[in-house]
Amino acid sequence: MVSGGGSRFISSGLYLFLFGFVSLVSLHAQAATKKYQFDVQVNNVSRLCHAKPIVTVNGRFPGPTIYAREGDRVVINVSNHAQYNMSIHWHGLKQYANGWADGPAYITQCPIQTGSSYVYDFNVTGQRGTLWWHAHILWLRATVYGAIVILPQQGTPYPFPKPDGEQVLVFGEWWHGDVEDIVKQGNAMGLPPNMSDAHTINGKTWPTLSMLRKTYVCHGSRASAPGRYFMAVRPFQDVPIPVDNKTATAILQYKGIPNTVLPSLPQLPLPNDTAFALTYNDKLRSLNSHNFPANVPLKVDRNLFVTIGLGKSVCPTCVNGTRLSASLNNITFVMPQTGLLQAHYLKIKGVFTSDFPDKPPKAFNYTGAPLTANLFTSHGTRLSKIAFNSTVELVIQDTNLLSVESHPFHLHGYNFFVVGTGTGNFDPAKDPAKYNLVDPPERNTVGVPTGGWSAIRFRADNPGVWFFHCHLELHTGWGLKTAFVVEDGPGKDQAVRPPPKDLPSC
Ligand SMILES: [Cu+2]
Repeated sequence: MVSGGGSRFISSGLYLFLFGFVSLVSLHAQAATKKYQFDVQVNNVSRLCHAKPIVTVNGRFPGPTIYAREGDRVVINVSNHAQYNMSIHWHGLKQYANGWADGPAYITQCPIQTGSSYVYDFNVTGQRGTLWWHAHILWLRATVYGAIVILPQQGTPYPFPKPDGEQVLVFGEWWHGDVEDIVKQGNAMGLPPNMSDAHTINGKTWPTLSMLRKTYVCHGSRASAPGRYFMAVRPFQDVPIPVDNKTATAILQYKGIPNTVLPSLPQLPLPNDTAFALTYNDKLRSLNSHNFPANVPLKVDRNLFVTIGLGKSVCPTCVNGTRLSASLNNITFVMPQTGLLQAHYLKIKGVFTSDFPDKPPKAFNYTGAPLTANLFTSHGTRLSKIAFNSTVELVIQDTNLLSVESHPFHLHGYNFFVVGTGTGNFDPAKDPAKYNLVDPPERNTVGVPTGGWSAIRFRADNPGVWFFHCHLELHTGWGLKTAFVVEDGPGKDQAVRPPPKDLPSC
């Protein structure tokens, strides 16, 4: 996320992307409470001539957009009528001292069981922009997702010309089959599940999006002459790993332009154009303005270095007796049976350990020739304990264990600054000198380049247990995750607040 607005771009695991284009309405009002009712239910939906039951919120796919202003309180009652246990994550919301409202199942809460409800109650503080919400259990976010639009406080203009209208775009994937069945089949064999059959824009697999007003802000730039224009998206994949590389399209249509005007398809970069992707990312900057400063930590209290590895785990029922797994610092994360935040808050012993290592067990040439031997990882629910208000630098290093690959890493509870990124092995002697400590992009998810590294910095001023994981659902499921336990601060508002009375139990 770019702090303070501009074009918005959020990447996720099932290749969900989202853009938001928001206009500013200058009204005068106090901080408000925005209430929503989310009924999680199963509805029949048809795409590409295949009908199937899917899990939805309020029968809508994508689900409802949440609108709030910076400073508002948001109260969402989630009632689960589906056959699956459910939890919902408000992706990018900082949830200050309030991890109870964060949503990842077994990290900050036990899931909401069928027939039960849970109220997510949180304040939107110190952030604005377009985010999204999604299910954070199993692969249910394939269909359970929607946008969150946070408008700035009254009287605070956007740092770009006022657009005439707004349109939120959410990108996703579509499978003809039942996603949970497909994932179960893959897991039983220890292999990736079948890839998706299509990509979607606002849940649609064909061009239906029409825009009826005159001037829109797209990608932060003004659309040109009135007409009909294709928008197109497809995944980026620069390693020889199969991916659903179909292109999803939508049409931007100006009011008064007839449907007979044929739009032409834009030229997209090649799906494996690494240079294009890296060059694009290199251009991203924070505003670093008076109103929206980039408070990058300049002094680092804690240096963490984490390697991403693919590997194998023992699986007696799988093909060859092994399953694919993944690890951080050679540790495959084992999901607990109860919420880690509860275990931390209530000091329940035996749920997790706080000994996640600050560096990999052994240094090696991380991005040299592919390593295909000794791929078994260690397993554990091991977390990293961070002192309150300390400044953290975290370098995430891809490795060539089995294969290099690009991974979008998401941190809950924080925005962080992406101070540096590069290909090959991170060099602690040389690379920090090249960091951008002035106006680096402020985000909640960072792409680690294929066979490369990314360095992020943040101040650990939000107490709680915060999930840190690859946002490709496949890799998360394989264990590419851990969590940070950020200790309470000395102030009375600097401790994890008491859990809500309706917090689900496991
Ligand atoms: Cu990944």
